[in-house]
This record gives sequence, C-alpha cells and structure tokens, in this order.
Amino acid sequence: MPPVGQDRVDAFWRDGAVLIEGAVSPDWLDRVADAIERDIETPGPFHHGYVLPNGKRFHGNLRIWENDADFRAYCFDSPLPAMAAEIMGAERVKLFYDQLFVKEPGADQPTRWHNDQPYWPVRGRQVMSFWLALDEVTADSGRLEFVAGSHDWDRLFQPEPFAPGGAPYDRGEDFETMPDIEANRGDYEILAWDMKPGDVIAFHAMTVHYAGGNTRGDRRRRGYTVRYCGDDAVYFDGAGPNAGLKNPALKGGDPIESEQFPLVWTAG
Ligand SMILES: O=C(O)CCC(=O)C(=O)O
Repeated sequence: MPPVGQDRVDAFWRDGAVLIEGAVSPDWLDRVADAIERDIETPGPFHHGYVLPNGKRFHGNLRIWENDADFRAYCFDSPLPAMAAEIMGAERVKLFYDQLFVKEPGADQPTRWHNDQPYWPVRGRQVMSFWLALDEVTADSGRLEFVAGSHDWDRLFQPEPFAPGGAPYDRGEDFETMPDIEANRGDYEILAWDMKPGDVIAFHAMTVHYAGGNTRGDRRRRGYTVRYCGDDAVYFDGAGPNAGLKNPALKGGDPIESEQFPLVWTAG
C-alpha cells in the first residue's frame, strides 16, 4: 500500500474529507464482505438496523470487531492504522470503533446531515473515519456527501436519531440545531465522489456529512466505517453520546486508550 501522500493529507485538513481510490485490496474486501454477511445473519448487541415502510432493509451495527476475527483483523492489521497515522500526524493510533451501513436495494432512507463527534464520547482534533465501499456507489445508490471545510466550523450539532421513530438523544448544552442543508444546498460547497469497491473516503469527525438513500433496485450499498483516534483525543463524559459507545473504564479527560479503544499503531 503506497502512503496516502501529502496532497491527500492536505485535502483532508482543508476540506474535512478526501477520497482514496483503491486503498483496500481485493483480499481484504473479500474478508470484510464475508464478515458482513455473518453480521447480517447474527447481529450482536449494538445492531441498529430497521425495515422501511416499503419493506426494504437497512442493516447497521457497531463495535463489530469485538466479535469477529476478520473485522478485527481489518481494523488492526490492514493498511488503515498507518494511513490514519499519516493523515492525523499521530504518534499513536487508537481504534475507536467500527460500524456497518448496509442499504439493501430500494432502502431509500437517506442518512441525515450530521457531524459525528457529538454522537461520540470523545473530544479532540485527531479523530477520523475511513468509509469503505464494498459496492459501486453512485448518487442514486447512497453516495456520501460532505460540506467542505465544516470540520473547521467548530460547531457541535445536536445528535438526532437516524432510524425512523428512533429514541431521542440527550440534549447537550453546547449543541446547536443542524441547519437545513438539504433545502439550501446552494449555500454550501458539497463534496461527493462516486466510488468503486476498495475505495475509501477518509473524513474528519467534525465534518458535516450525509448519505443518500439507495434508490436502485439492482445494487446493494454496503459501507463499512472504521474510526480512529490520535494523540490529542480524550474521553468525554458529558451529555449527548450514543450509550453503546461509552466506556466505563475511562473518565472525562482521560486519553482515549483502553481495552475498548485499543492501541493499533505506534510511530517508530
Ligand atoms: O453510510 C452511511 O449511510 C452513513 C455513514 C456515516 O455517516 C458515517 O460513516 O459516519
């Protein structure tokens, strides 16, 4: 795997998101694809899938590396940890968690505009994700979109449920209401890339993003995201975060590093 390269690192820090084509080899893709089918068959405790009113299925799940050797190997041993170190400029890279987003053909519910960090019990600049495409991804199959530069807004938006009828999140004091980006797309610079299997998008935890629904009847849209933290990331124990991501072993301000958030890469 060649390094990410300075141009892409610069694009990440300028825009908050960058496409890395062909980042994941066919061997890793096969292992992840098989693991996804196992997860759909037998989801663990953090499953967050649902069936839409049109009968089509969205399968979501998180912290799945903890129960599957192939997801674990991808999070620990694939090129991703070194890529995260290069992008973040980190000396130590910690796995935060992994998450699956499978929009089956016709699962046309978009993923609402949001930024990730308010959903998470972590604060810091060195916090990022890699979204891996398992299928060809196009505008009509649930492509990801990003508001360029929004990672630098320094604004935390109130988490809202993604599932129709999902339980509300705690209201955080410093959380703002997300502006209606959908109705005012022209006011923003929006970045989006068609993807091929094996491409990844690297994006910052503060970048405002969205994904369309899968309106195609002939193609799945399987996305697998792995999230990493670097040197400055600390545990946050205030209001807002997803309960399934909290870690009782840590208290507010502790460096992100524990059994739940393991060290996966160090410099030198
Ligand atoms: O794949 C999707 O629909 C949403 C992905 C996303 O929001 C994420 O990985 O943070």
